[in-house]
Amino acid sequence: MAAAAPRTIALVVQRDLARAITAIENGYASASAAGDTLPPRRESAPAYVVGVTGPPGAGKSTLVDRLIESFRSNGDSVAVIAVDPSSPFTHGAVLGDRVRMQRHSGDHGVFIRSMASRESGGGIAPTTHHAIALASRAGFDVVIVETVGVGQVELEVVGVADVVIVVTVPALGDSVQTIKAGLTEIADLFVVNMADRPGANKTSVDLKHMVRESGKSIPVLQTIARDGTGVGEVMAALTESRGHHHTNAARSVRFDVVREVRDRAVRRALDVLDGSRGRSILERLANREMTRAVAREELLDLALEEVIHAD
Ligand SMILES: Nc1nc2c(ncn2[C@@H]2O[C@H](COP(=O)(O)OP(=O)(O)O)[C@@H](O)[C@H]2O)c(=O)[nH]1
Ligand SMILES: [Mg+2]
Repeated sequence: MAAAAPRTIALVVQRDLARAITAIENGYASASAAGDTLPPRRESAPAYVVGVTGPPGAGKSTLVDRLIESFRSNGDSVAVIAVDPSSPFTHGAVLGDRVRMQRHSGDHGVFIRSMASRESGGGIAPTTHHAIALASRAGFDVVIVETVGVGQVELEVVGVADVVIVVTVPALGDSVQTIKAGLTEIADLFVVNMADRPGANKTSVDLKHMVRESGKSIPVLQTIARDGTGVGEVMAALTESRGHHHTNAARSVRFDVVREVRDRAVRRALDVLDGSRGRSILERLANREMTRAVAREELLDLALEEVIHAD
């Protein structure tokens, strides 16, 4: 296959993208207004969104760096959105990533952006969704989202990614036990990184066992992200999955809808609980005019009524 000339994205567009993301992060603009200087949305050819998740220090950023390299050599332009779990005020982790990824800085086909995750100590913030959509709209062929979850992984990455890579490392002792059941629900690919360390084979075998028990067929691959070993196999799996873009899109949208319904329901429930009717029930409980069980039932009725009958 002839090597395609690597695609690039005009710097003015990249600058507009960076500004739009900043505006959204700071709450200065709505999602639609933020991108109004970007090209029109490419519904027919949205970006291929790759989610990379796993515990801190597993080598996600190192792997992402390798993936950038590989996608570039295939000709794809790549945007990376790294969700930084550290506080918005300490940029240590982000700085490390920035230094590491600096070698792409002269390449106009690569856009790298770290975002603070202000909500619940980590994970996918609504701003991340917008940033991905904006990067797609800016014309990037591939958007890689690197996230660390509150626990071991960030389950919600499924809602934004077409394919999810769960990165783990050997010799965490009970590594597989610390990986929660249910991971086979979100992973399209397991990568045991740091395969240069002892225990990689055992971890792979454990993961394969877990996959088999789940009845799924999720590949388990080993990499040494630091020197690039095994990255070719990861790329082959990604290329294979890219062919099923639409199946993945369906799953991603399904998760997204569930998340949105849940968020809206919680917001409405909180509104009613904090409203006058909710407060009066809580006051009566505080004044020992009702039992906990009764207060709970009344509040539940109130909240559910609001959630179900909401417009
Ligand atoms: N031995 C070894 N170290 C690695 C490998 N991949 C990454 N590292 C190192 O592990 C550390 C954490 O990597 P990083 O990519 O920042 O992890 P992240 O927190 O998951 O993004 C860095 O010092 C990397 O150089 C690997 O395959 N083998
Ligand atoms: Mg990282």
